[in-house]
Amino acid sequence: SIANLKYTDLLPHNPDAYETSKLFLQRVIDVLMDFIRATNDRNEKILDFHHPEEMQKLLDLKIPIEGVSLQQLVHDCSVTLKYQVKTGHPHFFNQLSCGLDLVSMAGEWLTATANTNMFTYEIAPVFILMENVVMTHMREIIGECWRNGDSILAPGGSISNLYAFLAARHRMYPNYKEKGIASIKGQLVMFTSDQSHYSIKSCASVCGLGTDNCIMVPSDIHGRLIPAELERLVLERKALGHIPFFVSATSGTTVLGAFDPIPEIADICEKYNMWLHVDAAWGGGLLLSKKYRHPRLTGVERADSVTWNPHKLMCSVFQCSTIHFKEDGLLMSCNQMSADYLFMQDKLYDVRFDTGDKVIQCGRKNDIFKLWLQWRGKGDEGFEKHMDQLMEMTEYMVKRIKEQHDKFYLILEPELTNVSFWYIPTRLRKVPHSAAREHDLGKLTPILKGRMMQAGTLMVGYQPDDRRPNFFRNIISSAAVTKEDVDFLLNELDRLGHN
Ligand code: ABU
Repeated sequence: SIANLKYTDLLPHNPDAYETSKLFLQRVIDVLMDFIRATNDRNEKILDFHHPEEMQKLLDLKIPIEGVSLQQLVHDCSVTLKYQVKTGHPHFFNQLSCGLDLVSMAGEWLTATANTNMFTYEIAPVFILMENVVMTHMREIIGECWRNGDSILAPGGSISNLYAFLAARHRMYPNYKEKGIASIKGQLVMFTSDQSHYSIKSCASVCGLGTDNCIMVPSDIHGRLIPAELERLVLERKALGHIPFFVSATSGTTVLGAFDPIPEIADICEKYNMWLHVDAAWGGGLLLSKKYRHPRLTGVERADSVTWNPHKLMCSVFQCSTIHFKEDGLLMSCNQMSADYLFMQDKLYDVRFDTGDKVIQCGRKNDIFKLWLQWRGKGDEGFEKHMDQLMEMTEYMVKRIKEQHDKFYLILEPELTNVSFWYIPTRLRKVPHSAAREHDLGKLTPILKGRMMQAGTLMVGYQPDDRRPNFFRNIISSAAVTKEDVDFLLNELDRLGHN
């Protein structure tokens, strides 16, 4: 038993404690397995919601002077998971990254056990080679001409987008790294659609352009950037003497799941010599599906850089984000600092494998092993099936919403697995659709979300946008979701919301 034992009874504090250490970890694994069982049990709740003040009272979070027992630590693990939202539950439709892929999760367990840093081949030889293989494979999927480009895993899509911005500026102003802002004579401006992820605007803020110089290009009713508007705005800024240099197209916008028309945007970028970045953090997974890749991502190979997050549609365990470049060498020349305690050039091995000098971080988490293991298990074919299944479940949901149009109002035909809709309570069912009814539906939406969370049976996200008040955005990116789950979702919304 581990009842009266403490951390000092474990390896490495006690060198003879292999069996005790194994027992402790097996007890922790029992807790994890219980969470995995509950996550996959449709009769279990997704969450046990409490307001923060109440939750603080339910938990013992204080850090003691004298450490607690191993038994208490196992109990702490169990309590932590008791109140954790089960993002892999088949009725969790709330976020772009959800589901619990067990192979990817096993990879994350191994990653934690290996406990290494990804900056040098010296301390992560296998992981560095895996990163090279998987990144090359992803680039080949983007386009044949990308094979000899470059890629890196980054801590999230926003940082991946930032890497694209930095490389674009570096290509245009190679002296920026040494000379800074003084090397740019004029005002740089960048463009993205009014539906793009806020991290694009954040690049303008973080990198010294100012958010006023991140131009938000209007989108059409589907949420896709309007190319003619992009060209008009580029010309407008050029007339002011500004320097348009970077366009970020989105493949899969966060709320509506829209795909910007890449070929038309690429033509404009070529005409005005601007870098084309494609933020496919969300929609990139569809590159793996022959059925759904086109026309959504047609022309992606014409981009200079692409963000693609496996922790979204591909269901890799969070986090797993990648940024790819068509041109090799830019990442290194842009970000390399040659720290002489890490990146010595006279090492035993080929130092081109010390990829850590390509990034602005020093410590870099190993996010590759879980993706490599998952991809080994699934193969390209398994991922293609997964993408097709997510899209088919979405199509089923749209069909069911249309069949129940008295109860649900579909806002637009989705291009991805985002389904945008309102639930219509009984009292509004006979009212003709109008701005006033949208206003009422928008007021009801957060109330219904609150009921979901109190009941713990369902989670669907909501938000307003620039065109309409609060509406639901349902996401299907988990392999767990079946047609029965989609039916449950609609019935449960009706149960919680009809009055
Ligand atoms: N990085 C965008 C994630 C947003 C979401 O899951 O809803």
